[in-house]
Amino acid sequence: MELVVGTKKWSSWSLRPWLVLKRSGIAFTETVVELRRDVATSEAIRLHSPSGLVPSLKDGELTVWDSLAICEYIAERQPGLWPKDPAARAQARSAAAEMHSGFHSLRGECPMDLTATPRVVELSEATHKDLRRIAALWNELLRRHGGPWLGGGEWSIADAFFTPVATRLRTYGVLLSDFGDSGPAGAYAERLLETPEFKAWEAAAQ
Ligand SMILES: N[C@@H](CCC(=O)N[C@@H](CS)C(=O)NCC(=O)O)C(=O)O
Repeated sequence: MELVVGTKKWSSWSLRPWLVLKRSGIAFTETVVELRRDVATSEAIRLHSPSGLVPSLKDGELTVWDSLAICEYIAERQPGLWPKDPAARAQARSAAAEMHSGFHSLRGECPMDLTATPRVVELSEATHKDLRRIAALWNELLRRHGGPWLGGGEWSIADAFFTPVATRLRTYGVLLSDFGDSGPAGAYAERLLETPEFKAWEAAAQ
């Protein structure tokens, strides 16, 4: 398998399936396309992805060109990437889907940049709303399924989906305690940044 990803310091969408593939133990090669190089970037991505976006997974003749679809494809090959318990699995899937389709303001205002010097920035009310929702969502799932991950005892695709959020909180000096967290969500964000897989991605992004 070949996973095509964007520049590691910026490509939050690429980070998710990369973490999941690493966890799966499935062997894969990696191709990095440099983002933000205008026409050169578009042309390079088009060689690998019909949507013109990365990540893209190539498995023989097959191309899978969306981060969530790639994670699902890997999960079909390798059990254990979603929680075993059906209720936890349904909620982990809801959380990943909510990230996949939402939090636009946070994503726009606080882009992932793993090489940026951490700094506190002023954020809009729309981003505050996203952050309140993230704090509530993480608290609820950690409480209900017992942590330390969103679906309970095992790291899952839902945790991969929120790892870029944890980097944004760090880069932009966001404390979830300012957004309704009594502690568990902030601790969870720190945990996401301590996994060996994320640390390996981060080291390669420097
Ligand atoms: N929904 C897509 C979004 C992918 C996406 O927006 N990728 C960005 C990079 S993180 C991209 O390829 N941008 C094209 C460009 O920068 O030219 C997914 O989940 O895979």
